[in-house]
Amino acid sequence: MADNALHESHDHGPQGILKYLWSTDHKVIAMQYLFTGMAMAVIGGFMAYVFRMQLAFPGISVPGFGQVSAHEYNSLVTNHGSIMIFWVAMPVLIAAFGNFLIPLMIGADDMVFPRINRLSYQIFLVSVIVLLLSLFVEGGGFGGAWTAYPPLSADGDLNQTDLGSTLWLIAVALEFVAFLLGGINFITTLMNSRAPGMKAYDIPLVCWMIVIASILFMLSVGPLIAGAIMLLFDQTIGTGFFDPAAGGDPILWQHLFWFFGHPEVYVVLLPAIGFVIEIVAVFARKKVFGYKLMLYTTVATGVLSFFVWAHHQFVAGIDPRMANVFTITTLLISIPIAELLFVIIATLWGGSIRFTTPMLWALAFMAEFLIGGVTGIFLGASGADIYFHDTYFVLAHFHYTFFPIAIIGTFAAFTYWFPKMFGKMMDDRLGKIHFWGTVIPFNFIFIPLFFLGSFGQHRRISNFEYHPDLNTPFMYDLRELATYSLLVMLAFQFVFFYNCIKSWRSGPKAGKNPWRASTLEWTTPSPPPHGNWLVSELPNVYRGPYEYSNPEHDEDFWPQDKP
Ligand code: HEM
Ligand SMILES: [Cu+2]
Repeated sequence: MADNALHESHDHGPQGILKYLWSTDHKVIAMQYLFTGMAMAVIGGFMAYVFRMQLAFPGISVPGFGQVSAHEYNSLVTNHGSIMIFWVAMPVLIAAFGNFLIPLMIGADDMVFPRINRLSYQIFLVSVIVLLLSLFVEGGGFGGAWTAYPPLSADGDLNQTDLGSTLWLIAVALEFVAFLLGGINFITTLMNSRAPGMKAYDIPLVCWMIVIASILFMLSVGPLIAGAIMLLFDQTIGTGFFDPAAGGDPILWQHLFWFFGHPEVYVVLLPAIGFVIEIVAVFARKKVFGYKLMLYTTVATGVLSFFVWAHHQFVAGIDPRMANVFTITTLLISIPIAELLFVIIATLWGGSIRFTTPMLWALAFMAEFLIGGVTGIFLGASGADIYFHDTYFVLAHFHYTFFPIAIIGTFAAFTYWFPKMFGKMMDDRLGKIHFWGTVIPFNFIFIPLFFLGSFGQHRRISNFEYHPDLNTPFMYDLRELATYSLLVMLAFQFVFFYNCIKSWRSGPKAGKNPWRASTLEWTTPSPPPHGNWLVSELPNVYRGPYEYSNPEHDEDFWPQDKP
C-alpha cells in the first residue's frame, strides 16, 4: 500500500505507546473509548456478580471478593449503576461508535476538531481514574445510589463516605465535560464534512441518531452540572442548597437530576436503535421502511423526553395534578418509541433475512427492549407506580431497557463492524454460541425480578434474612435462580473474548465490503488507513444509504458512491 504509506507520512505525531494516547485520528479515539468502556463493563459486571451472590446466599464469602458488608453492598450497587450508564453505555454506544462511524459513513477524513476529540478522551480517562480511586479511599466508595439523592449524598455522617462521595461526584462531572466536548464534534462534523453530493436525507440513520442523541445530551446536562456543583458545595463547604434545615430543598435535586436523567435514557437508546436499523436493512436486503418517518419520529422522541422527568417523583409528594400531566406525557412517549420499532419490523417484512450473528443481536434487541417498554407503561401510570416504586419490578424494567441498549446493542454493532475495525471476519459459530449463552440466561436473571418486585421486594437491601416477609422459600428460590443465571451468562462472555482474540489474530481476512452493504464506510480498506480515503479517492454520493434489492438495478445493492 504505497499510497497509504504516503498518506501516513503526514502523521507527525508521537511514536510508540504515546502515539495511541496522543493520536487525533477518530478511529484510534474510537478504539480508546471502546476498550476503556469494555474494561469498565468487566468491572461493572464483576460488581453485579458480587452483590447477586450476596443476595442469593446472604453472608457468604463471595469468591474473589469476600464478605459483603451492608455498606459495601450500597457502594457496589451505586458504582455498578454509575459505571454501566456513565462509563459503559455512553462511551461505547456514543463515543466509540460515533467516533468510528460518523466520519467513515459520511465520507470525511476525520472529525472537524480532532484535538478537541483527543481532549475529550483524555478527560474521560481522568474521570475513570478518579472513579476507580474513589472505591479505595478511607470509608470506601460512594453508596448513595447512582441518583445521589440528598441529604444522603450531601452528608458524610449519613453516607459514611466523605471522600468517596466527593470523588464520585467529581468523576461524574468530568465525564460530562468529556461528553460535551465529544458531542460538539459529532454535530459539527455531520453538518460540515459530508462527502460531495450527500444531502440531509442521504445520511445513514445511525449517524443522525448519534447526533440527535448528542444534542439531547447537551441540552439536558446543564441543569445537572449546576446541581452537581451545588451538591459538591453542600458536601464540602457547608452550603445548604439541598438541606431543609438550612433553607434548601432536596426535591430540587430530583428535578435537576431527572431533567437530565430521563433524556439520558434516550441518549443511549437512539444510537442502539441506529445500529439495529443499519443491520436489519443489510441482512434483510431491504430499503428502510420510511427513512423520513424514522428521522422525524426520533426528533419527536427527543423533544418529548424533556417533558417526562417527574415520573421519577410520583412518590416524592408531587401535586396530583402534576402527576397526571407527567403520566400523560410519559404514556405519550411510548408512541414514537413504538413507531421506531414498527419501522424496523416493516423493514424486515418480506425481506430475505440472513441470520448472521449481528442480525441475531439486532432481532434480540427488538424482543427484549419490547418487554422493557411495555413494563414501563405500568410505572408511568402514577397510581401503579406508588406500589411499584423502588421495588425489583422497577429494577427488572430498567434492566430490560438498559441491557438491550448497552449490551445487546453493543454486541450487534461490534460484531457487524468488527470486519471494518480489525480487517478480519469473526467466527460466526462462536458468535452464535455467545449470543444464545447471553440472551437466554439474561431472561432468567430478570424475569424472576418482576415477580419479586410484584411481591414487594424492595431494592437496595443487602440481606433479606432481616425481612422475613420478603424471605419466603419461593422468593429465596427466585433470587437463587437469578444469581445462577447470571453466573451462566458471565461464563459465556469468555466465549466472546476468546472469539475476539482468535478472530483478530487468525480470522479470515475481511474484504472492503464483506456484508455487501451500500453505505460509505464499506468503500475503504478494512481497517481504514489514516485519513480514511486518499484525497483523490474521496467518495462522491449519488443516493440514499439503503438501496437494497432495488428493481432498477441488477445487483441486490447499490452503493452510495456508485453513479
Ligand atoms: C450483567 C447483568 C446485570 C445484572 C445481573 C444487574 C443486576 C443489578 C441489580 C440486582 C441491581 C440492584 C441492586 C439493589 O438495588 O439492591 C442493579 C442496579 C442497577 N443496575 Fe444493573 N445489572 C446488570 C447490568 C446492568 C446494565 C447493563 C446496566 C446499564 C447500562 C445496569 C444499570 C443499573 C443501574 C442504573 C442500577 C441502579 C443502581 C442504584 O440503585 O443506584 N445494570 N443491577
Ligand atoms: Cu424516566
